Amino acid sequence: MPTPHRSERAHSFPTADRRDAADSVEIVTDTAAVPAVPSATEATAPTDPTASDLELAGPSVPMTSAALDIYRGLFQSMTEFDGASVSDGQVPLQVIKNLQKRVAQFHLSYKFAIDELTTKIEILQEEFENTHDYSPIEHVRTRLKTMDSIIEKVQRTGTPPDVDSVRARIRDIAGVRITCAFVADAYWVAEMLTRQTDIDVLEVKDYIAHPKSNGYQSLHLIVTVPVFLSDHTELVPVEIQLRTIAMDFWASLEHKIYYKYDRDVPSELVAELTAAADAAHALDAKMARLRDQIRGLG
Ligand code: 0O2
Repeated sequence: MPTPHRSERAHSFPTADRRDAADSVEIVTDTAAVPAVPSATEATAPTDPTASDLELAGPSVPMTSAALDIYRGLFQSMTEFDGASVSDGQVPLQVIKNLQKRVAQFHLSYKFAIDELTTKIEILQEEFENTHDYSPIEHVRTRLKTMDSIIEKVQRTGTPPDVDSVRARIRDIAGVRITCAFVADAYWVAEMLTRQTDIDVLEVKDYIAHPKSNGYQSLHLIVTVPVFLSDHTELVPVEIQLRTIAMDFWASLEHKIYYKYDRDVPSELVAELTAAADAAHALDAKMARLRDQIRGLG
């Protein structure tokens, strides 16, 4: 099998191994953002519209004032907000509709960056399927961080609620998760992507080499991808997570448990999860050994 070309720009990852079965691409994009526009019967009429609310008069929906403040900060030019009062926890429906449009616009460059990266990954997969006897990529999932989740992170990290700060500091708005059969393949795919000349690596967190205390393993990259728009090019950050099937199985379950217990998982369950992470790690090591043995047989 030909050894892939390595460019000078490639980020250096631990030895990348290279062989195994080809598989499919699964794209899952979660674009939920601002509160859903309710039906006319769900929405309630504003109780005491002020003069500036007049053109917003009509049904309204609930939103916390903290969330509205962040939206207002993010979309400073959003004059629709000027008349929005949330003193009673209700925002006029028209504001919510305008907000959804703004959020969709805000998300657009991130969506394009995901599209660009997905194309790169699909090209690699197709190349492997056609010219090699295997593909190191098993599955690909993508997601756009919801506005709720962005707002939570803005609050948690103390990020100033303006578009420039949010774009600069919250770099996982676009996310791509690549699942591989073997640990070595995860590093190999990372290497193949990051040596592409239009991808720049901003950050690498190697939770495979250095698992988190709860046992979480994954290779995280923050990269920028150029998005070519009609009159300018944007370098959009994307978080790429690479992990094995075993790591992914563990992380999906742990994520569900973590949120089920509202981040306060009982200690006995934490211990069981850590033991399960050890088992996933042992399985990865065993599968790699088996593969080496099979290769040794020719
Ligand atoms: P989602 O819904 O998967 O996007 P932060 O993003 O603030 O938590 P940081 O330093 O920016 O922290 O990011 P880091 O450590 O690189 O990890 C961010 C993402 O990695 C998380 O995103 C998860 O997807 C995943 N992750 C990190 N640690 C764990 C863990 O212990 N268990 C599981 N299951 N996943 C983890 P989000 O935004 O939390 O969630």
